[in-house]
Amino acid sequence: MCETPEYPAVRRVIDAAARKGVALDVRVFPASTHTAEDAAAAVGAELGQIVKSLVFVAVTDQGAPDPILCLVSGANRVDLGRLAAVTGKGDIRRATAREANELTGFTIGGIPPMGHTRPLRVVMDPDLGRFQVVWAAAGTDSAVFPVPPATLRILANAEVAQIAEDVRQAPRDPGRTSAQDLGL
Ligand code: 5CA
Repeated sequence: MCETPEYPAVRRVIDAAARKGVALDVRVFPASTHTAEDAAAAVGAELGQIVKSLVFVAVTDQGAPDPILCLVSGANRVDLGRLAAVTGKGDIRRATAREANELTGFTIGGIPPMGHTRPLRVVMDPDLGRFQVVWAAAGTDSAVFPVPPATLRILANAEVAQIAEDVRQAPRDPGRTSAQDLGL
């Protein structure tokens, strides 16, 4: 692990957080953190603690792709029907790797939750609130940072909404809601 990230892409992520008053603790690994599984192994976290930053596009009347960034718990998959319902967009599909790069300014495997080249609508999976700390990509496929989910929501200016497919999860404390888990 290297302590001083020299990558310009990582610098953009650190600077975006700094503008919101948050000092990021970016960790750069010699091994890839390209996938959520890689990242979980590198940091020694549960898969669910890894923030997948997945780019989707809604097709507009003008034909230009309208980007939506989903911050999803590493163990979950996005349900396109739920994402359409949450965003009010009808025709949503996964961005291609090239589109994801053009729309965010980062490459798949390192797409961060914030610091993009232009503002994106961001929707966050409430399951991330099950953890005290989650880990997100920091701009490259070997850099991640730990962050409390409530801070992540603020950094990404994300709306929290149920966008994941239903999967069997470890039992949640029935007295708590997802919003409470996020400290919202
Ligand atoms: N650094 C890790 C953990 S923070 C990370 O960025 N994970 S990720 O899930 O946000 O990004 C990798 C994901 O990109 C893969 O799970 C895969 O679903 C997606 N992906 C990989 N190749 C493509 C592609 N060609 N088009 C669209 N999505 C892709």
